[in-house]
Amino acid sequence: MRFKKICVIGLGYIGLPTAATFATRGIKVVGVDINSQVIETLRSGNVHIHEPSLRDLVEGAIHLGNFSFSSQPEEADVFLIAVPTPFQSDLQGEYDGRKYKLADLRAVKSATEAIVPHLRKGNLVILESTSPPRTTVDLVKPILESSGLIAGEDFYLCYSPERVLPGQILKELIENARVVGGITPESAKAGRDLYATFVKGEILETDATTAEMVKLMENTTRDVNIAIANEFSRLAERFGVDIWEAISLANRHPRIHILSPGPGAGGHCISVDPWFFVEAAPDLSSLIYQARQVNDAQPSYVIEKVKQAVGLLANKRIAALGLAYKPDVDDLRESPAVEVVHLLHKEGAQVTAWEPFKPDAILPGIDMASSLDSAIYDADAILLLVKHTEFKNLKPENITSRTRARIAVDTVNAWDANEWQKAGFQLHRLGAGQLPMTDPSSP
Ligand code: SAJ
Repeated sequence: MRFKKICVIGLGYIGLPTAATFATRGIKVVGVDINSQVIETLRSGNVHIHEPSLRDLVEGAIHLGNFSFSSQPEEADVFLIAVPTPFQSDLQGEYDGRKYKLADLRAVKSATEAIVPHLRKGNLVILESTSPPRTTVDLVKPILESSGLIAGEDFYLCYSPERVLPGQILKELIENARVVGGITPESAKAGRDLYATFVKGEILETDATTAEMVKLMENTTRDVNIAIANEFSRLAERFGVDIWEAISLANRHPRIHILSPGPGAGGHCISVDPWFFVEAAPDLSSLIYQARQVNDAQPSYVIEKVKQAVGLLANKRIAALGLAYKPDVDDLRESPAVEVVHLLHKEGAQVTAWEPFKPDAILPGIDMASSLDSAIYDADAILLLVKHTEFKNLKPENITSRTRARIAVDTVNAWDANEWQKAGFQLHRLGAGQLPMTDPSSP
């Protein structure tokens, strides 16, 4: 199948890099977004998201004359949907006393509806948005067929999940293996042909529902693994063990890879996707549900740690370093660090936050600092929430004279307790229980 023109609907973290990558491979791409500000930003040569090298890629594609932007779809050979699938803010489901979140598929639905007037025989439609199992066959297919065309006969229809890691999107988009699930084998084949224009990793064909499940299983596995790491860190504190040392030793086993504890599992994927399983089959997802509970409780656990370090929180000045959901990205969505500062504020602490990747973020009740120094200088305690490279490289002896604080709390194992102690700080680390050493000289 030959592809001359692609319409990519949704120009976010996935849609924009994907669209720009196609456009640099000689295909005409129309990027569609309902947000007029996004369209204006892109038309003016800027990029609205922070991702290494993305700006250059988009600029290059525009320069080639292959990349244009619009607020609505138009006729094309391929329609690729990459819109968000958040959860509903006002509704919850309940099963056996367990409350669970519900997927909000309105964006997928309206993007699909917007394609209908432009759908022609021989087209290929691909859903990339992470979605509950059976979304392609039960939601997308019937909407597209309202055009009078039959999926699998008149046009091809696929589900193909993205698997890229924010911070490395452009590289992983090309190098990662890509699963393409078709509603018929011919659809999968058409999807393979499309991604083969830039994917260097393996392209694996399957059916659409399997591909949906594959995506959810990947992120759910990561969530469950992070939950066990968080639970281990609580156990370690109880038993006077340093979890970071214990994990590094356990990971010397050839078949064990324990992930890192921290303030929680955030972002738009890991903390959202497992709920799609719970919603679709709550009676079969108790472990998945429990892992979500453990990870969602981590910010409260951090608050207890801070209390242990500084005592009552009321009117304490806390300098919170990092708000992003993970290191070296500017994305604050579902960020556990944001939850931590909200909880601190709720308990009466005066929080000044410094997020070098998003200094202009606005969070109710939180003072945003304009530099590291302005965050820490008048603080009672420094709280590290994200392992950004610049925080990891912070030398405590360089900041002793720049802050009033002599207490620091590290939730991500970035700082060395001895170094901080030498520089005059009392460092509290998440997961570091004090091991009562047996004294060999005692009888
Ligand atoms: N985290 C920990 N401990 C760890 C690893 C991560 O607490 O050992 C936390 C992070 O700090 C963050 C959250 O988990 O808050 C998620 O971060 P992440 O790096 O695990 O994942 P994402 O959300 O940036 O990207 C994931 C990736 N999925 C997997 O690794 C299975 C990526 O490949 C997917 O494309 C992406 O979700 C997505 O879009 O679904």
